[in-house]
Amino acid sequence: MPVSNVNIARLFNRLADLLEIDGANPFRVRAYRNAAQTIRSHSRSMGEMVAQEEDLSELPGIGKEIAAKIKTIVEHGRLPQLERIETRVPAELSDMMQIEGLGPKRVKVLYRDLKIRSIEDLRRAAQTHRIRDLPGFGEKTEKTILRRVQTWTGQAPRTLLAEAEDIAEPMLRYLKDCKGVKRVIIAGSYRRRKETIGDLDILATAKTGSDVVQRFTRYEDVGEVVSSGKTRSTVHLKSGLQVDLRVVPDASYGAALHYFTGSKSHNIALRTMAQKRKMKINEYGVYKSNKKIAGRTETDIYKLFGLAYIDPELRENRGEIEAARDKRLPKLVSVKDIRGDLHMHTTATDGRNSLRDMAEAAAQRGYEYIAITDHSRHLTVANGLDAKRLMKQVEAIDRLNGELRNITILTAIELDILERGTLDLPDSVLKELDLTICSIHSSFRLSRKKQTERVLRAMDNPYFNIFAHPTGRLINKREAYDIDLERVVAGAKERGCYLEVNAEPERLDLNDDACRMAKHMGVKVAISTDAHSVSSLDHMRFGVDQARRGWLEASDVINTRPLNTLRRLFKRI
Ligand code: DGT
Ligand code: CA
Ligand code: CA
Ligand code: ZN
Repeated sequence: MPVSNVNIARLFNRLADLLEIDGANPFRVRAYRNAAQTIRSHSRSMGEMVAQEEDLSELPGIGKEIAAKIKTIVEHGRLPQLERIETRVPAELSDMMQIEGLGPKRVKVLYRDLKIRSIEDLRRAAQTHRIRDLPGFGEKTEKTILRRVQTWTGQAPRTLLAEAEDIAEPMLRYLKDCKGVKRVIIAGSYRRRKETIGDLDILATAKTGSDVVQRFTRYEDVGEVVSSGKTRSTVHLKSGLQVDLRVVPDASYGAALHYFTGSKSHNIALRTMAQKRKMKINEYGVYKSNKKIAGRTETDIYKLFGLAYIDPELRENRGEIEAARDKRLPKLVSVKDIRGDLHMHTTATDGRNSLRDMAEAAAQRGYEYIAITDHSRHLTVANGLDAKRLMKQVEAIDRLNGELRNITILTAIELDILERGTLDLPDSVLKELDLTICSIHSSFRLSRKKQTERVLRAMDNPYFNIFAHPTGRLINKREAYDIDLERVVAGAKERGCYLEVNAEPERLDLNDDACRMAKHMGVKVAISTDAHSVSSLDHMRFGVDQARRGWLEASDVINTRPLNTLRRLFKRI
């Protein structure tokens, strides 16, 4: 079979890459790349031209030397010069140069210092943090490389909502600064507060879109402009995250916001309702006989279909439309409803701030109470507390409670549930505490039956109050352990236990679906941060977001209760 132009071009490009890594004369390198370009785009096949003995050196960018090489490739299927250099420079290094941001210099260092020769090697090195210490790389570059490799190989993980916020908020402020812009908002899964997002969808309103689009594509963090037009643009940030922008006139704000918030299946359900009423709905408005009848606000649009306003967190076509029609939408819990945080650590174990720091920071956030839940002794890596150290902490808490006027600190612990379902400290100690939270930090690989029974047995202990991070998953990092959550929820119901919605951005455990299941089965949750530092107390909102996605109201969440009521909830005997 004759060698195709594309394949000949590929050989020259590979030659150019390897020569470049090898430090060859840049003019030679460029000559091979130009030749590859000519060959790839030439309308006639090189094979045919060689067969008809045509003079290839008449083609642009192709001299006598390269013409001879083409002839060799066509006749023998090989490029000896490439084979020679491949004995010195591994051919796969040229693949690595496909990763954006990896030029010959960096590829050379990666190969020389870490023996990285393939994209797979590169992924592994980035994941094990071996790249950051190379000269001219650093932590940020390492992360970027990892993300791009994952995008390249189609394994890009979805971005955590909290990470997306860090990226989106400054970008939003930047866009709001644009002249002519009236409103800017992030729609899509971000607005629906999904635990992870695929890409960011920004909606702006302005009379004309081009200024906004221009400012958007010039944002300092943009790595690549994928497309840009008068009213829309897509870019990839340097981290690899995609951001879509749409600009519409302000009169279409509600319709566009609704459309781009999605979810897609919620939109489709609404569109079906529109069709039944001989109406049309799109990102510019709702139309009847080509006359626009709504579009300025989302509320107007829902109203037109006889629906109450639906919070974005509910728009997943999981029954929210029927509920909006029947006026039985939940009044979702909000951060303002939360009166205290029931899971946090201090320097006594693996936290970074003292007991006093945590208490004062919580008071500043307006909380009425907190529970200090340092780890128990079984978790030796976290310097877990034994009975003696725990009792010392209880005394310290008592003293501090005597001193602090505006917040109450509850004495508590995060107890390891041991493999056989026993709790890590004796009842004689636990009875001294206001509450316990119990969790699994070991033996993750038990069978589903054993894992489930382990937890149910632990819940039999009357001092078991809250099951913390019930599935143990870490988003993008660790799967949940195998457990029958439905049985666990039923078990909690029977025994008077609660489940945690851990607000740590990479846990969010229970997740939205599990929250909803708990509600259906009549089990209440505690939304807590698991803060290991003062600043992480602010993660509360991410837990609340998931609870909202799970249709929870304030009454479904125990830490919306005043302290006196709350205390009673922990008395099982
Ligand atoms: P993501 O980015 O994977 O986390 O999820 P979304 O929901 O942000 O999805 P994305 O970015 O593809 O699209 C943003 C919104 O645009 C989506 O939630 C609803 C709307 N949309 C996108 N494609 C379609 C479509 O084919 N039909 C309808 N009705 N709406 C769509
Ligand atoms: Ca999106
Ligand atoms: Ca999108
Ligand atoms: Zn914890």
